[in-house]
Amino acid sequence: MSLQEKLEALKHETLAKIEAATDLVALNQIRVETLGKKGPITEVLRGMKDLSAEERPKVGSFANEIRDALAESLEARKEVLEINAMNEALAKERIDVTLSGKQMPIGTRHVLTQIIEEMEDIFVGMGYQVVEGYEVERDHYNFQRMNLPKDHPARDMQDTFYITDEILLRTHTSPVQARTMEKHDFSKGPLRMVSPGKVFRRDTDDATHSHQFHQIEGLVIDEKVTMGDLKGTLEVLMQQMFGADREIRLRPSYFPFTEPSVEVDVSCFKCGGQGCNVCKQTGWIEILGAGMVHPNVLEMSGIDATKYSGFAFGLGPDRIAMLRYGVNDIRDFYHNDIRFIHQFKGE
Ligand code: 2NL
Repeated sequence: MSLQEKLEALKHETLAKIEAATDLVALNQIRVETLGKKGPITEVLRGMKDLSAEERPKVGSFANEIRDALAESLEARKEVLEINAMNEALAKERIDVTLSGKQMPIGTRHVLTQIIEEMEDIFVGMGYQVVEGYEVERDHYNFQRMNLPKDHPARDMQDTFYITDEILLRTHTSPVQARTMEKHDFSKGPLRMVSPGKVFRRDTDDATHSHQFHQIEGLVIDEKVTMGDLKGTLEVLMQQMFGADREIRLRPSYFPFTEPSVEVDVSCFKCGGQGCNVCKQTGWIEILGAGMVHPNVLEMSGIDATKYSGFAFGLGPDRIAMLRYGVNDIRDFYHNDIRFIHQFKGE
């Protein structure tokens, strides 16, 4: 067989292989085997130097022709296989966008968070700032600065959990207010704040007592703040929380940090004052404690009690939620039972 015949045979054989190749790897294999450095075409071209001057151009151009024809055929087949591979992948990876999706469960804010945020909104609307602080506090801020020195008998009503003799779990959010009072610059205007948050008492848990519960306290200090301001503010709060025709009444009480001190009742939101199971037939619901900030408390926070006066109040979101939604066990708020929590999903 002449060299030309051999090349011709190689061409036909290779073209047949290219047609038969079913994937890109096999095709590349053919390319390396025939056109590569160690392939037969390269070998022929390399052997040219041994040919006669007459034969050399003929064999050379023939070999080049075959090389180009094979390269072209390889390229054409490659394109076909690439398109096939793409179509196969598209068919295999097809997704049905009309299939129904997975249901993602949606949670809800805790009912106490909802009550707290509702009250925050009411007070922000009246120009108050919302301030949060430490749940682990110093005896100094929790008690002493609230006019409760170390041997004061009223401390017995607020026994708590002690970390050390001086560090404890706060029994009210008042320490947040003490810390804000001592920093406040009255040349920039009055202080109006509410402080919501978790508080603690050393208590035996039952349906109406929990060792942890919540409080939201309010504080306003300015020149000439009066008991009338206190009453008007709390009336607005109760009307926003329990309905536009709510009335409030004040009864004398005692807190170490206010003087005078009052208990505040709101007319029953269920019966309107006629007497029902919610108000225990009295027409009134005891809802919060309040008073005029004790001058000692002002002075201990560096405020001149002869120039400034203020009112303060405290109420319990737990109690408000229990009243409004008929929850009869305070511990339900803290068990984290999803069946309970989801009852306050709202719309
Ligand atoms: C309640 C009602 C109350 C205050 C909290 C307060 C805060 C400062 C100064 C004076 Cl910084 N008072 N808070 C006042 C009256 C009542 O909470 O039933 N507490 C046991």
